[in-house]
Amino acid sequence: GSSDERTRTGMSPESLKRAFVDSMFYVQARYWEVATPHDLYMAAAYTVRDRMLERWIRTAETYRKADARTVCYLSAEYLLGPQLGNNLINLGIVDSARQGARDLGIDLQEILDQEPEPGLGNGGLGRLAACYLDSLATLSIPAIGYGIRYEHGIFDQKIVDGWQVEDCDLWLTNGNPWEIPRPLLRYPVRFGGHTEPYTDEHGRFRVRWVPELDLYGMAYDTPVLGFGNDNTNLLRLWHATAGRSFDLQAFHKGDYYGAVNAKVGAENITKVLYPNDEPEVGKELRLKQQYFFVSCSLQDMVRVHLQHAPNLEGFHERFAAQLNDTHPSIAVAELMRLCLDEHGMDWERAWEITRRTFAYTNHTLLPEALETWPVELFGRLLPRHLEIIYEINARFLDELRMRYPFDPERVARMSLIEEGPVRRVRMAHLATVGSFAVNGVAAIHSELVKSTVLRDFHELWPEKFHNITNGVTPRRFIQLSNPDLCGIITDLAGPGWARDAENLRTLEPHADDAAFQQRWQAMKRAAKERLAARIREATGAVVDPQSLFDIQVKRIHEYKRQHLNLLHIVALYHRIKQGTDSDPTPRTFVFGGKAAPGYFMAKLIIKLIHSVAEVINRDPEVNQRLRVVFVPNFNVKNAECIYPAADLSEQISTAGKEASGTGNMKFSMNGALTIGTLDGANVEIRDAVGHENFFLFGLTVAEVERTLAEGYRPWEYYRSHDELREVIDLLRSGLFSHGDPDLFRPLTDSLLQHDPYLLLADYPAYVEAQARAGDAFRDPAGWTRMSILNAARTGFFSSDRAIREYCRNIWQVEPMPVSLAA
Ligand code: 26M
Repeated sequence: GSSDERTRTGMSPESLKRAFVDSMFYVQARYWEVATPHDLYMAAAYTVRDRMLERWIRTAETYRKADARTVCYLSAEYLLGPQLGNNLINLGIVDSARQGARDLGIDLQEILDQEPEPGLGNGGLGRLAACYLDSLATLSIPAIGYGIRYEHGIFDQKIVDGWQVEDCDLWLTNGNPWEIPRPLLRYPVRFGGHTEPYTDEHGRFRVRWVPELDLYGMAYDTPVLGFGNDNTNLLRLWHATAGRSFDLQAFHKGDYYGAVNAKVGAENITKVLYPNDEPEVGKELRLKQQYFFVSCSLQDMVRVHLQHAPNLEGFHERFAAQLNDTHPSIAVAELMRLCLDEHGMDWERAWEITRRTFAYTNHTLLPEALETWPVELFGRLLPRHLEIIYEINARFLDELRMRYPFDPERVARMSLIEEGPVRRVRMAHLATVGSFAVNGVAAIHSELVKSTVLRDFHELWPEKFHNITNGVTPRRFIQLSNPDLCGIITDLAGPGWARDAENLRTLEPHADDAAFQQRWQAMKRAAKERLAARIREATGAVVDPQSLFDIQVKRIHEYKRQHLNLLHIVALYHRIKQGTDSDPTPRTFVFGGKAAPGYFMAKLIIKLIHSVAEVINRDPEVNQRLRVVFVPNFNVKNAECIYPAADLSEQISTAGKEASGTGNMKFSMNGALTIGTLDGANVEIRDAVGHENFFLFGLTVAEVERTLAEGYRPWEYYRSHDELREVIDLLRSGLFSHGDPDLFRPLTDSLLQHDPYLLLADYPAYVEAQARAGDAFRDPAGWTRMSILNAARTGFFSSDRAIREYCRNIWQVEPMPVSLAA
């Protein structure tokens, strides 16, 4: 009846309350007196989920009826973060929910805190995919996110004696209310075996793949709400289960336990997320994961296509498939295989459809990060795909030889196969050749893609190359994480800014208004107090919300130069101890970030942060002016508390190394000023906020190149710069390592001997920029003005703008609004 229906769809506090009580009983099977906080969370989540389903189903119906062109975002990572708060915002029922909870004597925040976060990503790349899902739905774009349902996402970081210790992520153990299992939506995925030629019934030469192993991918669907509309898109994640063949094996061989073991092996494919910045780990399983999710996703797309069409002709008109880095680029070979082997298409037609389906986003220029797979491994797991890649390559190289008859070196450079003692498949080349568009993720990065890693390809196909500067969703990173800022903006700009971030400019004329500045400062102050409380809870450290909060949170990596930040901190310490300090601005340095488990230097940097913190924080001569804290387990939940509290955002990578960065945008939108290099999106952030509102330092990309080309000698900086030498000598003195001069030797040796990321070359400029920042902070009105202007001028970095650009310039897809009313 209609009252039942309202229980599932009504948005008033009354309806939400009724639904919540109902879910507690009928879904959680609990009554009040015994309900745990987790039960409260589950009941709330189901209450909210019910309210998403009508939209979701209506959306599927609308897209299907319209036969709408659909974006398929293929990504091995989605760093979604907690869902409940975000879904309340996108449904527009935060106030209703808070009221309903209060009526029941429950604090909504306590419920929100219960949610374990789906950390199905490593960092920037995975979080970008999550922001893009939010924007796709918000812009009413028909879109499906395809990925992997890892049982264990990114590890939990614990700190023991200053060292990182990894702990298993258990996000699924208490159940995931947001996903809907689809046990009947399964596709077979095959591995291994061999190929054999045969002649089909028309007398044509064909190839058959006789695999050794097959398993199934089962779909788990998560609805993704748009904000301010009724569109609700689909995130479809694949879970691996063993196929029937495993049972048959046992039957034939009489080896029951052996067969069960093999089955367990098959199910391992979606067991765990791999850290992306670890060069040589988990090789084989990682390639299996990639092929597994790509194969399931393409089979799913083919199934949908064949509901509307008799064959695969026109597949590229129905779908635009975006490859989020090279991780899913095996899709190029898999779609070819489906067209050729399973749908009997000829090569030319199959290749045409394939190349018109895919577009590829590059997310890194670091040579050690460019994905290649040994041909031997590839051929063992995917013999048919290797054949197809060889054939793509043979035809491509023929074309190249025709075009560049006197340049065999160029032809070899562009080959999909790297020749050498170990022959390897170059996944970036496969993605580039198999796509109609290639893009970088910030203006400077896209230029570097064209002039470095894909230079030859750019010369061949200049029109294929694009830039789409990354963006982040203002719903999660302003509205959800910074409610006070949200209130300020809404009072001035009206509620429209959350769908049109350019409206943030409404703040600009108020940058010097004293009353407005006061409100702004109170907002910042409250956020800093919340972070201080969180830090105290997590680490026991006490920090002063009045001090300058100077924050660097991101994955720990030498190219991101957390240790450059540390050199500056040790310099400040040293000056205070020497009595030569001229920067009396009290500062709290906050660090956070995970190191890849096998990346020794990154782990040593974490240890050094803790060691410096220990010495500084307990020294009464210093700790009134400086505090250093490391927030353990930096994840989306912690991030939401950190960005709003920052005064100064550290974006200090070596120029040319950070493809874009997205944390830089989140900080700036929340009114932090940036101290940064001309790297990634920093360049565009600085242009957007005004050069006078950004603390720039460091070598440019061209200067980095020149410095390295001329034979960079870091020890000359050490020799000639007194303070730098004293700082490095302190690190080597044992002062920060209980007298052990060797503990940080690997770090200081690396800096003095090679310093591949030019910390010493950039050190003087960094310290000088820090002094400017410290001085500026002592003028509250001036600082607040700059803070306001940062927030006002960063609307460009909304992921809505980025997705609009993808839609227009790459995907050629139009919005398809959904109406619940109809
Ligand atoms: C691999 C081995 C050894 C060292 C590093 C790596 C490695 C580094 C980067 C592997 C993959 C990497 O790139 C993927 C990635 O996460 N890129 C990030 O993508 C974000 C979204 O576009 C950008 O904002 C970041 O700048 C970029 O690093």
